Amino acid sequence: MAPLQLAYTVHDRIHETDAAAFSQAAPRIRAIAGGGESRVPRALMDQLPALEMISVMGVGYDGVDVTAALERRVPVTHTPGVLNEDVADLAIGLMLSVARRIPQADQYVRTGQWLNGPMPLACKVSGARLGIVGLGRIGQAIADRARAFNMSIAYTARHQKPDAPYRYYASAQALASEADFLVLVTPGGAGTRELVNAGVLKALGPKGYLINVARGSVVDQSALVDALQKGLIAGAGLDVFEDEPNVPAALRAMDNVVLTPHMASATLQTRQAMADLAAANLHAHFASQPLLSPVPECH
Ligand code: 8YV
Repeated sequence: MAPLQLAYTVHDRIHETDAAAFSQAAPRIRAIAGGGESRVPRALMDQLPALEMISVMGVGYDGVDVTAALERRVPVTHTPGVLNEDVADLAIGLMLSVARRIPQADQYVRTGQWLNGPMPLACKVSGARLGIVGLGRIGQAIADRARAFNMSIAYTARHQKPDAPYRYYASAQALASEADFLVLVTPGGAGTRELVNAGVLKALGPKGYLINVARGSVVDQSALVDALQKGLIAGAGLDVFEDEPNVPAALRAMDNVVLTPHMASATLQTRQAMADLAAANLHAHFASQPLLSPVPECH
C-alpha cells in the first residue's frame, strides 16, 4: 500500500465502506488494485467510467470478471511466477503435516499425553503416489519437490503436456483412483467449480489424502466434510475454503485434517515480490509501457 500511496491517490476499499465517498470518487478512479481473492464484478466496473486497468496482487484472479474488463478494453494483470515456491512448499508441508500428524504430535507432547505412551503410527509420504490436479508452474514446482521424496507422480490438466515426464490422466477421478495424495493447484472460477466431488473423493479412497492450495471453489466442500466424517478418505490438508474466512465447525472439529488460513504465498519475501510486481504493472500502464504480467486472456 505504501508505494501505491506515494504514486497515486488511493481510495482504500471505499466501495465497500463509504458509499458517499465512493460516489464522489468513482468518476475519477482510473485503476483497481486488488488481491487474489478480490471481487471485481461487472457491476463495480459499471460504476467506474474512467477505469483503465486492474492489477491483481495474486496469481489467481477468479474474482475478476475478465470478460467485462475485456469488453471495456481494460487490461487485467496478476503476479504469476513469484509465488510458485511458497505455494509448492506449503502443499508439501500440508501433505507431511496431515499424513504424519505433526499438529497432533505437537499437542500430544504439549498436553503430556506422551507420558501415557507413544502416538499411534502414521502414514509414510516418501515413495507414495502423488496426483497433481493442474500442472502449471506451481504444479510443476510441487512435482519437483515430490521427486526428492521419491514419490511416483501423475497429473491431470485440461490438456496433456507433451514435455511433462509424468503420467497423464484425463480426469481428476481417474487420477484420484491411482493416488495416495491428491493435490489441487488449479485456477479457481467457473471452469473448475467443484471439480473434486463425491465421486473423486470416493476414487481417492480410505487411504487417500486431499491437499488443496488452489481455491475452495474447486472442491464440493459438503461432500468433503461427509467423506472425512465417514472415513471415505483418510484426511485432508486445506489452505483454502468455500467461504473464507468462515470454515465449517465440522471441519474445525476434525482430527484428520490440517487447516491453514489461505497462507500459501504469505511469506515476507514472496508477498513483497508480489506487491512489487503488482505495483510495477500499474506504473507500466500509467507510463504507457508494456504490462509486465497480463493475465492470459489479455495477452
Ligand atoms: C493470496 C492467492 O491469497 O495468489 C493467489 O491467487 O490466493 C494468494 O497468493 C492473495 O493473492 C494475496 O493477495
